[in-house]
Amino acid sequence: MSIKEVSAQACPDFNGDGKVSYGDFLLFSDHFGLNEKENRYDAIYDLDGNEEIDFPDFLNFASVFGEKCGEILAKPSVLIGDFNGDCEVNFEDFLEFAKHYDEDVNNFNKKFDLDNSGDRISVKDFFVFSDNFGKVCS
Ligand SMILES: [Ca+2]
Ligand SMILES: [Ca+2]
Ligand SMILES: [Ca+2]
Ligand SMILES: [Ca+2]
Repeated sequence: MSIKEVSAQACPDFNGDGKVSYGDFLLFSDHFGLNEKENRYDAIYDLDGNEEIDFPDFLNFASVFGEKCGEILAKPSVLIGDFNGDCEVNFEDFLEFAKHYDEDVNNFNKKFDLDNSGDRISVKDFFVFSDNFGKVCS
């Protein structure tokens, strides 16, 4: 076995099973071609951070395909309230949240349902968000 470990930050393990494999490829290909203006866009697939899930992201993905993610299993926690994935809960995340405030929870906005109530993006979710405001990834 010569599986390399890729640092968790750089590891495109979309389904969270600790390795970069076919399941992740399916998720990636399902989002390929989307940009940040589209509902189904999710920044986790935009590996180079240019707000578009495009060919360079695929190359990044392909370069670590078959490898194992270093710290992901040990540290699965994501920063609650960091909607754009830049490892900081700040005003940009608040703007994201505000766009979805008072919506019924659906598949596209459920990441904003921070209290997991499953029904509405409400002031309770905002309280969870404000508790985390200013936090950064460890
Ligand atoms: Ca995986
Ligand atoms: Ca990209
Ligand atoms: Ca953020
Ligand atoms: Ca809620």
